Amino acid sequence: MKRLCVATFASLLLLGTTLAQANPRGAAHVESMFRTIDTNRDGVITIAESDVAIEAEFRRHDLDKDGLWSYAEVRKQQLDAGASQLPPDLQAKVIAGVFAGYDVDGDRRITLANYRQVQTAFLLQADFDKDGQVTLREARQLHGVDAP
Ligand SMILES: [Ca+2]
Ligand SMILES: [Ca+2]
Ligand SMILES: [Ca+2]
Repeated sequence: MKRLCVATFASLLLLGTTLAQANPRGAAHVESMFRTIDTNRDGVITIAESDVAIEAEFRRHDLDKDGLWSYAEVRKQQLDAGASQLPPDLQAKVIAGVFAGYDVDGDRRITLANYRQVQTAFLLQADFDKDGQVTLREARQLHGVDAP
């Protein structure tokens, strides 16, 4: 079973969370992603914790360490995260969609600032009570995964 990384999580968001909802293990995925980011294990993801995870994830997939995500780097990241199991036409759409989603200023380069902007906006979508942090319950709510 592939471990769901933060980047995959974001790509699920960009796909409208359809894959997460179609996956019977969706609840476990949301929970495992949540625990990865919640480094002090208090059941709450703060912006500070999210920033650390975002930067680590960005550096991990910046294979040539030039501070940018190229299309090739995003492609490899998505293929490794499970896109390789999709039919080729859908695969290309997913990769292009993820790349365009992160390339918020449309200059065909993804900077850490671009990635952070997208990921932080994504995190705050789950902040239903607008207190600037996200609980596991809020994360589940965003993904339509029912609490046990
Ligand atoms: Ca925390
Ligand atoms: Ca790079
Ligand atoms: Ca909240």
